[in-house]
Amino acid sequence: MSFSKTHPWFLPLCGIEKNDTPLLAPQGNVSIKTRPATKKPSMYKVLLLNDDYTPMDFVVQILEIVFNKKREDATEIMLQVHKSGVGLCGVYTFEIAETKVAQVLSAARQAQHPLQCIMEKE
Ligand code: TYC
Repeated sequence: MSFSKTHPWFLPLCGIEKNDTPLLAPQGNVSIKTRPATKKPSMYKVLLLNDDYTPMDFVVQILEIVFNKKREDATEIMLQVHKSGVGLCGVYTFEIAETKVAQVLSAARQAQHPLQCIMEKE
């Protein structure tokens, strides 16, 4: 019987998942899987939506401050949203995307603008 069967906590403790494929052949009578669980995180697009009321300047500032865009890039994204209805601000892991959406909505509500910002799994 393999060590991982007699000690079912062993593989999870090493960060190894059941379905990981072994990169090394078992040596001797020890059979453990050696590939660490390094799954890539899902990524999320953060999108700004157009409306008729939020001032262009405010959207540019949001893009500069929340999404670290340079003025020229921020202006380009804002105009893209204004013309097409939606624009990509960036792609982030779940918690960072969630935080940026919350920051945009919080700033917009504080300034009493109806600006909408959403996240979408890639
Ligand atoms: N359409 C807005 C205006 O004409 C500008 C705007 C751009 C609003 C981008 C929202 O996400 C937005 N004032």
